[in-house]
Amino acid sequence: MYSRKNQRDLTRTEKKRLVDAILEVKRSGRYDEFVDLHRRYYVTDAETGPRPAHMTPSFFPWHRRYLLEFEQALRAVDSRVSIPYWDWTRDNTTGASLWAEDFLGGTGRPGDRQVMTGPFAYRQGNWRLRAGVTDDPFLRRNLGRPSAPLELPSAADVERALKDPVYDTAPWNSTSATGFRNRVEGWALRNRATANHNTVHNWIGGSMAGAASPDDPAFWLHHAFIDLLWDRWQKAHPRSRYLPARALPADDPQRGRVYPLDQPMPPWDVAPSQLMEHSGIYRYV
Ligand SMILES: [Cu+2]
Repeated sequence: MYSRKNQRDLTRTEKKRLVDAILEVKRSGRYDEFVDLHRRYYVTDAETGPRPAHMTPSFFPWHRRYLLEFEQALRAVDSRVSIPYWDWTRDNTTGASLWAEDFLGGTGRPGDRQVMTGPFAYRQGNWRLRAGVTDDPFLRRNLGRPSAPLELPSAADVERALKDPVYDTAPWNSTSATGFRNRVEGWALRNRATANHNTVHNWIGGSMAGAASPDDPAFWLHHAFIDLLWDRWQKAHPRSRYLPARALPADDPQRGRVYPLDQPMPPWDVAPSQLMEHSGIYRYV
């Protein structure tokens, strides 16, 4: 059992350990496998295949397992490391210490949006995005999208999303108009005040805005906070359950495309029901 900390509370040493472990996973080639996995599972509901990861009820459990796998890779390098979370309701400016030279580095330069500072800047020589996954070999960011400023979700937005007692609703995709899952994943509610996970991807912009978003290490810190929000929702609604609870009826167009509670998800063959809690593995502090 280990802790996942708020990134704002990390010491210089802890930040350095995390950065070094990420760079080692990158050097070994495994990092790009994680990026690739995320990209392969970026199936939208405009497509007809199974959708375990995105625009789907299993958005939370799939990403929980995905983060655990990555965290295991980090901890194999340095067992003192875990994935910190970024509470973007608090550290919500481009000047936050998250974006400093000694941690994730800052925004991209004008023009090509190439990140020029910090350990993940291409010119440092340790962070080349793999060809075929993305167009450019360098990490791109456009923090805050200055040309059309975007705001990160607020604490009130998070509270509003957490108030919904229903986990998810039909049609179990990007158009689900209510339900905690899409209030957070954030497709149908794009323009409404909510804890919109997509807005955070777009606020960072550049590499974070596409299917290969884990190319930006900020991905893990963002998704750890999403994972924490799922905990908070479960605590706020102890009687609520993951939905759909059972296989969808034969005539439901989403049957075979979304994952009910006990249906194993690829690529790990683990069902959402097996990912409802993480108390034996890590805790948020
Ligand atoms: Cu994802």
